[in-house]
Amino acid sequence: MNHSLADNYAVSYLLQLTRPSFLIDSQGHIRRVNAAMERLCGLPNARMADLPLLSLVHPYDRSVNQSLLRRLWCGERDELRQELCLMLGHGRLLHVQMEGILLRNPGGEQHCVLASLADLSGRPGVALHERRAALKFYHRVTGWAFPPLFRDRVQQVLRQSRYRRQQAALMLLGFGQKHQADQLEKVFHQRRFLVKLMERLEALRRPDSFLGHYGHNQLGIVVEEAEPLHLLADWVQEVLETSRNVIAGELPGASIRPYAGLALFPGNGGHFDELATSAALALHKAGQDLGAGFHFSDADTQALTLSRLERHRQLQQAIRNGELILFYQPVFDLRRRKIQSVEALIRWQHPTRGLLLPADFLADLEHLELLREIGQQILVQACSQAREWRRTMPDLRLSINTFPQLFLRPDFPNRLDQALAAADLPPEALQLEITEETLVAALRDTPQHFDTLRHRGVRIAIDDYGSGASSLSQLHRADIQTLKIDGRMIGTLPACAPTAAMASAILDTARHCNFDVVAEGVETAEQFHFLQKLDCQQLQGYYLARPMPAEHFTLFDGKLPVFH
Ligand code: G
Ligand code: MN
Repeated sequence: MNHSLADNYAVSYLLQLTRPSFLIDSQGHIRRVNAAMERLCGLPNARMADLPLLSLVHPYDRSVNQSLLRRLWCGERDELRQELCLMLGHGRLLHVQMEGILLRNPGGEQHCVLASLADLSGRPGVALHERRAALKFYHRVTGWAFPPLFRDRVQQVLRQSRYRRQQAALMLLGFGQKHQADQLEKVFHQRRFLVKLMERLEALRRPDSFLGHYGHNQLGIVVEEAEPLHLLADWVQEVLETSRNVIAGELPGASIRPYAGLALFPGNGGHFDELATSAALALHKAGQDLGAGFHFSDADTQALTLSRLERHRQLQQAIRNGELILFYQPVFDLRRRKIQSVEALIRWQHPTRGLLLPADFLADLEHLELLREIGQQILVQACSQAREWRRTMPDLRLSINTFPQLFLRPDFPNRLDQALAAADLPPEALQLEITEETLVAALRDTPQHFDTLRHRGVRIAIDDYGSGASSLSQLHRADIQTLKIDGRMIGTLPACAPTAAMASAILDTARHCNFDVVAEGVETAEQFHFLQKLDCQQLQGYYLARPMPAEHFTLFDGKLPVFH
């Protein structure tokens, strides 16, 4: 039996157990947990696999646990039995009995340890013990770890990050400036303020982070996966913004502001003390600098983050000034020889740089609330424009590029309803364009959207089809009606034989599966005729019509200029 067979055997054994159980490898890392363990810890297997078991064990019980495991592993003992305290996130402690046995493969080599837990929390005396332990390690009001435990958790995270070769980050959150120290003392004794801050920060908490008290007046947050750094920076800003709001709400009049210092592991420090020193220096800088409110100890990251912040600010300004506008590009139906639908495309009419395309100003802003806002505005504005046009072209359909930040939100269908209702546009007039990535993410996270949209009668098109990685079965599951073949593919036609074959195959498949197909980015007469020969029904691109402001669109009168 080879290694993976032994693995299968161990896993199938594990999955039969009803008690919370898991497999541990020779490094002391959890390999796999069963459903009862997932329930106990409130974490899915995917988040626990690879965790060092020790990161769940209370510091009091660690050395015993480690030595028992070692003795089991080297054959000194046949089984392990230990009462210990588990730390299950946010101050939750659980008293358990852990039992373990060593599983060997048929060759006799040690394979892994199978461990099971029995919950002892109902036993008299345990609750008191837990409460005492909790008081020693966790803040009474916030429930966050005190500095010694926080330090310990950070070290665990760093070990973990080194093992996974990930970049981690340590963030220190300070409040106010040095000369306001006495005012600050008071702040951290304001129960209401602390409770509010705790609630709000917990709501923002990333699943890969641990939050604790760091020193007297500071909080520390360690983040397991610092990358991508721009998402980290966005999140830091959210934390600061939230803290500012809590201060404004709970301590009106206090001249205190939150600021943050961040250091990256291992770049800015290879172990806790070094990393904490870097973060403290960055915090100091942030405290003196009245600008952004945060400082990365890493100069490049700081520069990059600030430039993003500046772009974000300019974009907000652009929205206020009404500089974001919609252009419209018709999609032509060859058989019916008329405009079939119109795609709304966002543009930034920049006062000095001219007309900007989305790629120029939306790239790498994925995470921002702003994008959601822009997405929603597009929806509202385009719907009312479509309603206008449908007075003269009653079967005109509107197609809208929908950002994943908007589409993947649970409340997206409601927002859509509002936009449709406000514009008095029937749902069948609307088509949402999503990318293959968004399709895959939505099938995973918000599959109910597809049913809801189908019921409404809103159509879904896959944008840039052929550039992503969705399968036919996923298109089918989501009940997609339209495929828009990626313009970059069309651009190589008709010269590129493999692309021509692919385009033809997509069209064939689409006919069988009842998809509509739109060829995007049709720029030349050759492409136009080639696609016509392939019997592609719908075409869009510069050759037929460029994207244009709404007022030009009416000039077409629903007819295709090349057919005039
Ligand atoms: O990803 P999506 O297909 O929504 O992108 C549409 C973008 O392609 C718009 O910004 C639009 O201006 C641009 N576009 C539309 N037609 C053509 C075309 O024929 N050629 C090129 N290069 N771009 C086009
Ligand atoms: Mn599109």
